[in-house]
Amino acid sequence: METKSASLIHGSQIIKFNNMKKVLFLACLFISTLLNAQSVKTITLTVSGNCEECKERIENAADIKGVKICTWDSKTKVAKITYDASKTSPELIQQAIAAAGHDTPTKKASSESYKKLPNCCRYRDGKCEK
Ligand SMILES: [Cu+2]
Repeated sequence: METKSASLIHGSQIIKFNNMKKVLFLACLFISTLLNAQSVKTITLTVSGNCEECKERIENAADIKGVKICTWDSKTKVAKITYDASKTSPELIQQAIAAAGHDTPTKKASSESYKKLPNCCRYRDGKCEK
């Protein structure tokens, strides 16, 4: 008789434990969603360039894995970049932009990639004449 009631209690504890697991699972899901939202960041970088063609080149170059939006302003030379910090970093983004021939605050474009720019876009030699 005693053992029967003991096992009944034990049974309800298992049910409680299973519910606990569900609650914990949902809590983890919720927390990871929150953390994910926190990993999305926006930075502004000064990127050298001249014209609308540069704009297209810079924005395309910055479109690497983890980058959500990049907009570059040809007047202010400022790129506004929204990215997922769990997938990429400002360092990687600047590397990609520099590889396309445009200087960023921490990465300078190599002379090889700079030379690939059309004449109009060669910001080191002056402004676009268009
Ligand atoms: Cu240009």
